[in-house]
Amino acid sequence: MALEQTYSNGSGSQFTINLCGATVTSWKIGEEEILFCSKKAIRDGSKAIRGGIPLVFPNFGPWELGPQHGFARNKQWKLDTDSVKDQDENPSWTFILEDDEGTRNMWNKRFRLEYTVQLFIDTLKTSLYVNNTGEDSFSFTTLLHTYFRVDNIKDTRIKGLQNLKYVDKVNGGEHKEERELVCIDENYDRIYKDRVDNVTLYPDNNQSSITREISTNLPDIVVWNPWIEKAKGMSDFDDNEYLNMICVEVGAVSKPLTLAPGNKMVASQTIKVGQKSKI
Ligand code: TA6
Repeated sequence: MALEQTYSNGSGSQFTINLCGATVTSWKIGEEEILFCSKKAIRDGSKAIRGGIPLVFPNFGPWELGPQHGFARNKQWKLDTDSVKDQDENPSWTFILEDDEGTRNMWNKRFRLEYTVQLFIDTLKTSLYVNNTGEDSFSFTTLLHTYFRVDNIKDTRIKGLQNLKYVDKVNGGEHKEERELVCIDENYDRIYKDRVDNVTLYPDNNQSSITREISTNLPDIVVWNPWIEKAKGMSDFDDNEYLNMICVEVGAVSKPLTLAPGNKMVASQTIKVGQKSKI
């Protein structure tokens, strides 16, 4: 099976997924690409893909047991062929990753991950089901590391973070977001905690009516843009690509989740592309 495959719902919406990390690398509605994937992204399975929706499991951030952000985005997943049958007008596809010797050598737990991608007319829903198939509880952090495409980051605004506490990984400390509309004008790497409502991304300008409505069952939202200097330091990212992307990532990263043997949890996001009255 090819490493990358494109699937559509037959009414103009399609996504492309790379079996390396079950990384959705593209989501198009008609001709409009919603996600960002670096033109320098490595897509041969040899490393995590710089763009789309990388899956972070079992650890967000630097990890003493294995690669940063865990192994899920580096491993080769497989399509659950049974999931492709009987598709309705909102089709979904499921991809599987189970523990193997390599993962157990890093993190000696038994698990089965099922990642479902569902296409609607103007919406993409991605859900990561974590199953504890072993005899021991395990704790983990997880996140859907979504890269959104924007025309110019300097025009991008994010609504829905006001009054949330956030950890600033660039400047340090914990702060409270005072702004109704968050704009990005430097290296941002922030973990907004205990969010309450949906978050709206205005990708192209704060008067734009184009939106990406992001809803999730997860408590935290990470906002990241590498900006100029960090962009130069990434070999799989073009120096100027920081202008055309913003990561708005839903996750459970501030506090680990714990799963008892035989239990299952889901980490999901729903991204709806819409037109909103001007803000
Ligand atoms: O999600 C934000 C972040 O944790 C940043 O700190 C930055 O490291 C980014 O992820 C990308 O990480 P990566 O390992 O893909 O280079």
